[in-house]
Amino acid sequence: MYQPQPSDKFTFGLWTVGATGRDPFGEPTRPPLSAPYIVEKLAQLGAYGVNLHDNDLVPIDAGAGERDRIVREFQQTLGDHGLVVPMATTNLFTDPAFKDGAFTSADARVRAYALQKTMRSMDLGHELGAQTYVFWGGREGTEVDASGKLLDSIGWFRDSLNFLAEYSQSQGYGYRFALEPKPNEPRGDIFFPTAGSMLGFIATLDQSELFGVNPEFAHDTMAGLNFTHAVAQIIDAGKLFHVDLNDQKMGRFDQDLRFGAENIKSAFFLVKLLEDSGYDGPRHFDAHALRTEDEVGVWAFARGCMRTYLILKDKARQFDEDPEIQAALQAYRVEDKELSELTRGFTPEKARTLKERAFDRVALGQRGPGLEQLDQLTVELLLGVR
Ligand code: XYL
Repeated sequence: MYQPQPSDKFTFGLWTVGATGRDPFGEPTRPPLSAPYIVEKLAQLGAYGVNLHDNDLVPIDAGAGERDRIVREFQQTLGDHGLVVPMATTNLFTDPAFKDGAFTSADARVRAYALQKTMRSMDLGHELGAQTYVFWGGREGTEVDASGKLLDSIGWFRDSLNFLAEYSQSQGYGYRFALEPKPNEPRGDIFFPTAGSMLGFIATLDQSELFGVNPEFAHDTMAGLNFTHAVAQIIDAGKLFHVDLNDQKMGRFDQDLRFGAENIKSAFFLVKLLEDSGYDGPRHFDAHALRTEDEVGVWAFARGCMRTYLILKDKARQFDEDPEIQAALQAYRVEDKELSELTRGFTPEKARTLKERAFDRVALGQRGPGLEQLDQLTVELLLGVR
């Protein structure tokens, strides 16, 4: 039971299980794993696919011949193990050229180089079969607002995305683009820090229908926000193009913990939301094993992410089938056909009727909705005693 299958659509980034444990204060604690080896191991564990940044696979200074050889070998390994690459993205944050931004650099040469690098990376993603292209603007931000570039940066970012959407179409790539918000780290303040700001920005793009959001559990949680609420808003807007699953303590540095490691209740409501919504894209784990771990710990981490998702999916089913929980849910909602009719779809007549209607305000305030009981039942379900 809880054995992942490719049909569960679990994916990992090459950079996630491949993380070597380096942090701002310490050297790597594990040797790097090659891309083909990662594919082989993930296939054994029951994953569906791998995602990558251009330089997770092809070194930034590789010549054309070397690039083609690496890509060919990688395609061969994917085929041998039946794994797909549903998503690709660009590394626009590691190289010092991007230290003050990529698409939002104040240096027009850096902005042009960022466009060039992204087009080449889109070529690579297409060769590997990717259909979703992610933009995480890790360096798109500031520490020094005296730079005076805030409004310009928004415009530069928009111009770049409009350009790249046209590039995708002119090449027949058919990408859907997923923009990933993050409040900070590595920049002091990253532009478009939340799902809501990303949604607002997307509406200003030339071909906004091609753009959606790639929300990440840790990013909202770092900022003290409720990730499940953010995902619900993205789903409501029809913009959930991809999702990054991991975990995180609130208010900390970006921990990228194993999915479900920390906030099990939030993880449960997220899984329930994703499953109930009919989201059928990849469940991507953008997390990494703790720095303390060796390779055995890396695969325990990967197995754990998928297993916890499947356990929570099963808990969501139990939640739906639990008579006491369902009764509590039913008692929570008060429906009134006449009033619902009156409050939906404005007419002057409805407005007049509603204004004249008498409400027992005191009784409304006295009603106990039973949320304590509902929440306790949920906790007991999660603790495995129901
Ligand atoms: C780091 C980000 C990245 C993106 C891809 O916080 O989550 O890993 O997902 O560039």
